[in-house]
Amino acid sequence: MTETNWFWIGAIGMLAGSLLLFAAGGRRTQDEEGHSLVHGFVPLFAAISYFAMAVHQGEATLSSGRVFQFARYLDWSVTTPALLLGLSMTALHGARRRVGLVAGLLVSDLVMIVTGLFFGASQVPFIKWVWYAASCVAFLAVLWVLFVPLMQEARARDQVRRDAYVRNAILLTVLWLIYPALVLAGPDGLGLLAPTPATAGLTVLDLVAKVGYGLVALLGSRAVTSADLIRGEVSAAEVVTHAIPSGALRPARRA
Ligand code: RET
Repeated sequence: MTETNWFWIGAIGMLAGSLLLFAAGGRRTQDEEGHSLVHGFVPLFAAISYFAMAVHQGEATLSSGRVFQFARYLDWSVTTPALLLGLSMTALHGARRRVGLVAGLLVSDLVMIVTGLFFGASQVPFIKWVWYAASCVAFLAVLWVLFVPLMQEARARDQVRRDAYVRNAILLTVLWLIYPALVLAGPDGLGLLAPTPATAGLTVLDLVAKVGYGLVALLGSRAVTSADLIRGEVSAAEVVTHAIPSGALRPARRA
């Protein structure tokens, strides 16, 4: 199979995955609706990037002759913060608590991807490895937030939510750790892997990390939502009225 074939597999697989996740996600509460939208949009952005790479728009040929697929990094700059936002919402019971901490998590993740982009575009070895190291430091900051403050938050919640957070955080970490190793072995790094096997590996990994992980996260969100509704902590009407508490008067019309 050629590298372009793999890009088409990525584009079609991500589009199908996005439709599946949009259809599978629940809408019973604002929290559940938030998770459904996050996990539906993640593969949609990836489909855009894979399509761009399949038609050779998402790449640049460097002066060394190496073809650099920058579209991957554009995809990751949107999809990795979105995935982390979903995970934070699980730990925090909604998106509106500890806003500073969540912003710090998403910005550290963006630092990881932007420094990773410059790593991939580098042609001078010393500069390239400085970028790689910077990206790894930012990745460590992301992992620290997931396993220290957000883990503490998740532990303070009910059993269902805590279990969902721990399972998702571990699964996400295991999958994400493969990225720097695969990129390091591929043409953007040490060049141990030829472009086609590197693209094949990244395409399969991306499908698992976005669609596979998305399905697991949506199942967790479904269990958490059912538990919330049974406890009566969140009313189903909240999502219908969108922040207008049931029974509240509509804002008066100005004359
Ligand atoms: C890079 C550059 C080298 C150092 C590190 C990296 C980390 C990349 C990661 C990417 C995750 C992407 C995901 C996409 C799916 O939606 C950028 C390869 C640390 C962790 C999960």
